[in-house]
This record gives sequence, structure tokens and C-alpha cells, in this order.
Amino acid sequence: MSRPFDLSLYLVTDEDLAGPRGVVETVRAAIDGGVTLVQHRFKQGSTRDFVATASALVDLLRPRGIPLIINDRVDVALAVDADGVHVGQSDMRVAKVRELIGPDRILGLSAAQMHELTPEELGPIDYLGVGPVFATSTKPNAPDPIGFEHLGRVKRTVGLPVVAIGGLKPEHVEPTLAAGADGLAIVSAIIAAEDPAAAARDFSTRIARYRGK
Ligand code: TZP
Repeated sequence: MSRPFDLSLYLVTDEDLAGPRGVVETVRAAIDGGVTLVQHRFKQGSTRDFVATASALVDLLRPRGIPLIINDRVDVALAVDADGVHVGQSDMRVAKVRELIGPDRILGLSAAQMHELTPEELGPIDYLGVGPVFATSTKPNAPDPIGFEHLGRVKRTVGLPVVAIGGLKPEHVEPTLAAGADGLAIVSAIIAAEDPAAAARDFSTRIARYRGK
């Protein structure tokens, strides 16, 4: 059983989009707006820098009870005692990741299509990242967009928590949740926003409103 997590507003970092403000300060602002989970994704630079930023994010997020998930790198997740790891289907196999991170940390997997997923892949994971829902320039090699209908089909088939990703803006909160997703994973609409707190708040307010809170 992994530790508890809430996929509602899932922020994915991007050092290019954060710009001179930097990833840690951007995340600090965004969590004021109601982010429920952070995935640290590091595309370039040294492992030492990745560990340093990840460690600063643990210090920022742990006292606030917001889990930190590390993209792809199990070694970095263990080095900073992160709450989990997120992998894609060409990264280390999820069974091996689970063996390395133990039963308690959160394990997520990205997939666009349900038919890409085997029972061996679904067994060890805690949630699935599904997308891109829409075309996105944040991940240039992303597969073709799947849309809300397919998102809903994946959710109904997998029987696991699902977070939607790819091109999502505040106006997509309602159709994404209506399709059955448990939350929205956002990169540019929050990280590149002039005011990341306000951008995150726009999402979190709409999520709460949709859920009647
Ligand atoms: N995986 C699928 S799409 C994507 C990732 C990491 C990028 C989504 O970024 P944005 O800026 O929210 O469209």
C-alpha cells in the first residue's frame, strides 16, 4: 500500500518554462494556489543539479504534506527520500522500480493508449498518467492527442486512479473530470504563467466547484 496521494492538481516542473524565477520558487508560488502533488521532471543538466533541486523541493513540500514524485530517476528519488517515482513505458520497468522503491512510495506510469498496457505494467503501479489529451509543445515527441472520449475509456478500463495530461487549461477542468479523470497534470499553464499562484488557484477553484465543494 503506497502512502496517500491526491491527483487533483498535479504540477509537473519544467526548468525552461520556469525561466529565471527557477523551479523551486515557481513551485513555491504554485502551491499557494492549491497544487496537490508535484512531479519534478528534469530534462537537462547534471545529476548533481537534479538532486539539489529535488532536495530543495522535498524541504519545501514535505512540511506542507504535498508529495514529491521524481520523473524517471529512481536513484534521485531514493537519494532525496522523495515520495515516489513516475516512469514512461520506455523507462525502467515498473516491476523493477517497485522492487527498488519499496511498497510505500508512490509509483506512476505514463501511457497514451490502453492497449499499450499489460497486466505486468498495471500490477505494480498506483496511478496512470494518460495523454496527451491535447497537442502540446511542452513535450515535442509526445504521441498523438487522445481527446476526452479516449481518456474516459482508459479510466473505465484500468480501474486505477488516472491523471490526465497534455495541453490542459483551466477551461478543461470540467470536461476532464467529467470524462472520469481523478485530476489534471499541468506543466505550461502554471509553470510558465506570470502568476503561478493565480494560475494554480484558477484550476483548483474550478476543481472544487466541479466537485460541489
Ligand atoms: N507528457 C505528456 S504531455 C506532457 C507530458 C510531460 C506535457 C504537458 O505539458 P503542458 O504544458 O501541460 O501541455
